Amino acid sequence: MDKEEIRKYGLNLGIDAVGFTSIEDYRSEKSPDPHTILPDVKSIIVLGHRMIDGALESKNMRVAMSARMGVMDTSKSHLYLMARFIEDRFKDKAATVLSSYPLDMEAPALGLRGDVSLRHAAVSAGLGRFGRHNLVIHPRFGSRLSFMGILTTLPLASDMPVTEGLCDDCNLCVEACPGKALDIEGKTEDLKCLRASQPYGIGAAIDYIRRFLGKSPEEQQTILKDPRFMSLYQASFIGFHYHCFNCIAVCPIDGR
Ligand code: B12
Ligand code: SF4
Ligand code: SF4
Repeated sequence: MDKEEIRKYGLNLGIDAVGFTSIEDYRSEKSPDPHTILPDVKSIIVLGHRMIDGALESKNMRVAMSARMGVMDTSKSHLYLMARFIEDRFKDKAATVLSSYPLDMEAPALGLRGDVSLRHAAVSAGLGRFGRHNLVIHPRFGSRLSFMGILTTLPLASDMPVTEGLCDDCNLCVEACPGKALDIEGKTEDLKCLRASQPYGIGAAIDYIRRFLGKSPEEQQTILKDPRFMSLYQASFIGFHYHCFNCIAVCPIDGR
């Protein structure tokens, strides 16, 4: 059976979880129609890579970020290999969706909407359920799974959805959020999360440029020596540089 052959290939590569959803079962109101990405799309394959516990739980945010970078690099290679396998083996098309950027920065998306909502795809692919933190909790890996996706013209039936309740409503994620971004149930206040978790993100870059413009050359020299400039510079080549993983790290659900 196609699904089991693909799943086996993925698990042998080192992917931690592989799930399938037919395109009819994928529903994400705010996301673009997947047919605009791959016109004859029939299914989505969702890949899950687990995060590294020690790094994730570290108070050192550079170390926590290094694990996220490892997940992103490794899963990016796996995504490519899986897509190539599908095209070679089944002669069907595959279109790859990364876990984060590049994102559509134009309105109305403004960098806050992916081309595919990987959480909604993961839920319909039987990889878990939404928790109070609005992340997907997997029965085995809890909140610590990062997702990528492959749209394909290969028809594949959806995996069985997870029916058991996985979030135990302990509220630890809400209490641990430094940005108070999870106070409203069922919604992440994205700007609050961004301000707290990406102190060297776009908002900080705009503030810095504003501070710089119109100043005398001497004042500009001083502003350039501000260590914040070095952090902005570093973030500009790291990509989105997170300084908070609390909602994942405090969630006690772990089926391992
Ligand atoms: C843009 C984005 C963000 C933005 C905006 C988030 C948002 N409002 O969706 C910001 C920067 C704030 C963000 C933050 C984080 N993100 Co983010 N993000 C994305 C991205 C690229 C797109 C999401 C998107 O399209 N959202 C728009 C639409 C689809 O969302 P929505 O329909 O409005 O759904 C929202 C609510 O309605 C609610 N919701 C929807 N349906 C349901 C159903 C139920 C039952 C419930 C309870 C809630 C609920 O959940 C959503 C959150 O607001 C995805 C990757 C991807 N391509 O999917 C990663 C992704 C969702 N992020 C992820 C992670 C890990 C994070 C962070 C922990 C960052 C970090 N430090 O690593 C935080 C956590 C924030 C949180 N607790 O919600 C993971 C989640 C993995 C998982 N196991 O669920 C993803 C899938 C990327 C990945 N690496 O796999 N993210
Ligand atoms: S990543 Fe941090 S700031 Fe963002 S929702 Fe999670 S705990 Fe809150
Ligand atoms: S920390 Fe508690 S309330 Fe939050 S998602 Fe995990 S189990 Fe649910």
